[in-house]
Amino acid sequence: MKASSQPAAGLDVVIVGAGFGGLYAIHKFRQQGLKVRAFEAGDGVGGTWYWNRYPGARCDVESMEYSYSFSNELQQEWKWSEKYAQQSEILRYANHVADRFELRDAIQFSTRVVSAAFDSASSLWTIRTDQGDTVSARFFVVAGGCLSLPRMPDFPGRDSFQGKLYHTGTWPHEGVDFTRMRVGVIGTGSSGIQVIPRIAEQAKQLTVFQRTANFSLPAWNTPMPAEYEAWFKAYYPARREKARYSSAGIANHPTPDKGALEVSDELRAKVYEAGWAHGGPGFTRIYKDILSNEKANETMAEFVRNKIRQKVKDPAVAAMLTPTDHAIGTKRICVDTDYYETYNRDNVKLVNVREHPIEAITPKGIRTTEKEHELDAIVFATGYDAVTGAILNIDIRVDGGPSLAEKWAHGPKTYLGLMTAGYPNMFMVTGPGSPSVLTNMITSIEQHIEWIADCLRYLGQKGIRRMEAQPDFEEAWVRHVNEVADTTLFPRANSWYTGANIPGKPRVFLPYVGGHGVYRMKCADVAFKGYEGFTLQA
Ligand code: NA7
Repeated sequence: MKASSQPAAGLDVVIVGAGFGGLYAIHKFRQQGLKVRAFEAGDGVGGTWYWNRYPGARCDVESMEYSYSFSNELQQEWKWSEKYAQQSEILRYANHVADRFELRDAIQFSTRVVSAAFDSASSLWTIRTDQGDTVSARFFVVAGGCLSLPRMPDFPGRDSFQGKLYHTGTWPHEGVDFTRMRVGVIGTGSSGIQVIPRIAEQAKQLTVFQRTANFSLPAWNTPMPAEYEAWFKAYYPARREKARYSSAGIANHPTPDKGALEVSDELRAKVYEAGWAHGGPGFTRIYKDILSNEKANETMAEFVRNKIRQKVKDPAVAAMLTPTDHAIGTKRICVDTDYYETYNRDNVKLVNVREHPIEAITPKGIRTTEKEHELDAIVFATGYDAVTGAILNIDIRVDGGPSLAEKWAHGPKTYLGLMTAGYPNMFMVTGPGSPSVLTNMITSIEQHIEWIADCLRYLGQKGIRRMEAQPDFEEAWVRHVNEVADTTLFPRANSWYTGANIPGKPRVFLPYVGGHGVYRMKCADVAFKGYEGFTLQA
């Protein structure tokens, strides 16, 4: 489905991606009279929610919050059917937005941007695609997503497997029927934790290959309670404003004024029980020091470990599922429906691949250092080259100079996560060094697109052709991002937040942990000061 009806000439902005970032960028920039074209690798809109069609795929931010706020009519009229929406409903919503705001004619589908080259003489970006397109535009906006480049570990013999191989991030559109199959799942991050209970319901035998036990919290998902929806909608503008100045871009998250160690053990236990009964990712924000103080963190970690021990009947399996190597919340916290309970089923087996690593994929299954597991299908829930993957997948250069991948060889450098020095007129949506994956992505996407849109208007009004981040401001921002991360427990964990999941990826804490509200104010301040830290040339 190729839908581009725009002439290639005279474009103001080329956008990478038609997920939630790309869709809003098209809408917002067009409202300002800019000519835009977006390239999207999928044959439909929705980004993450287009690709992640595995059974159980669901957002772990509540539907009432994980949705656009830019149109009050949209947020009032759209009805979410569940507290936490499943993938198909979120994809329906993305399609509704594309139709409602007539965005499709700006999108060329089934097309991947492969290179982008800036020419200083003309101040134009030339963008090339895998379909042979070459287009030029004044601005280049990368909204390719933070978790969109799937990672498939290169186990020896992978191609020799005679059964079916799947990755959760590139799930077949027609679905998969695992009935009567022996299925292996590699990976127990958010995707594994969501897909495992659903496959267990269908498969003859499910074997889970776990390297690291993760903390997961109950979602307690329900059909959307009518009164809750009505209440939320009555106060939508105020709730959205609260989200915009909150730490995670989520109005419903607690805003604690106490640390976990400032209260008695009895009170803390009661508070944890109440938080557990509420469920969801806000749990790790019940006390203000959970993510910064090891001892405080340990009180919550132990509470959750005890819940796992209570849920899982076999003590040996419970022990394997109990995380001990990282502080709770420092690897992306998971939210589940019946994850731990699934291990009480007779058809589910857990294999510890830290103790007995996977040696190879064989024609018949997976061979660990202990034994060969015979399988009919293998599901890789092994994650993504996060935050920088989709950006560096494009060969980006200025005047034939070094690629952005070369500049970032020792880790990404950005000013505010929005631009990178030496690469003028190129903006990143939720780029490294911005709060992005630590927040409600849609809150962060809206803030970035609105900041970029205001900036483009300013450049137009002032007759500025070239905008570029200044290296010293970039250095200071990178330093600040690291300093703030180092006040927390986050960098200690081997997580995709630090690039630790990709062999050879530089270890850098990728998102800005200072909080969405604080970050939003910094960005607004920079703009108010005439885009302080950016060089603007007429
Ligand atoms: P994650 O969170 O990166 O999880 C990937 C899982 O795969 C994790 O358990 C990994 O173990 C495991 N893994 C990766 N490589 C291997 C190898 N070689 N052997 C064994 N196990 C391996 O990805 P998800 O897709 O679950 O979630 C990504 C985000 O999407 C999620 O946080 C939400 O924001 C949405 P490890 O922990 O590295 O030991």
